[in-house]
Amino acid sequence: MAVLPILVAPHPVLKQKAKPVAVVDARIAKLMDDMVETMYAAKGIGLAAPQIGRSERVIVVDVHEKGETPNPIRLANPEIVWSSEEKGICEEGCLSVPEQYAEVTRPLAVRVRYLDEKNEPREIEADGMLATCLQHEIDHLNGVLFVDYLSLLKRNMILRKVQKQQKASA
Ligand code: K1U
Ligand code: ZN
Repeated sequence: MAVLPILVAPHPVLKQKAKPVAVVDARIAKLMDDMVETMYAAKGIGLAAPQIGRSERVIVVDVHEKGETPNPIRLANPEIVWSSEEKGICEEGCLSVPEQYAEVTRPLAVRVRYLDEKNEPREIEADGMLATCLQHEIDHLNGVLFVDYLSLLKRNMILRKVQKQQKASA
């Protein structure tokens, strides 16, 4: 397994629509493993393949609490097949928009259809942080960042701060 560098906004790959995976073979299973390792190394609760420069429809999530056993979920071609009408506000962050946080309104619960690491079709129903994280990661596959839900003023403020940080650390 490998820890891979994470792209930072405004990298163009983060704005592309990622391509579906034809089959979850050894190449995709290895990508999923590398993404889990990269997510843990970055102390994230999710990661989408475009964030490591791979424009493919693959995400990983793990929302386990401190002291609980890790529980990574690997998903290829994830698709939201149901979302609750009830919405909630959650503070979101993003490893591609480092150290910036903002409140985003999303459906409170979702059902997601996907292929697992063995190419088996599965569905997961989620609420709470897992539902938020799944929606955030699926957005990445469509070139959408959490800042795209904010006003133009807030979005530009955050993106300018990120660019300033990046320049200062280069
Ligand atoms: O996609 C990513 O960049 C990962 C992102 C996932 C995420 C966090 C919060 C809400 C929705 C999706 C992160 O893991 S950011 C870092 C983080 O661990 C975190 C930040 C804010 C709240 C909870 C966790
Ligand atoms: Zn993100």
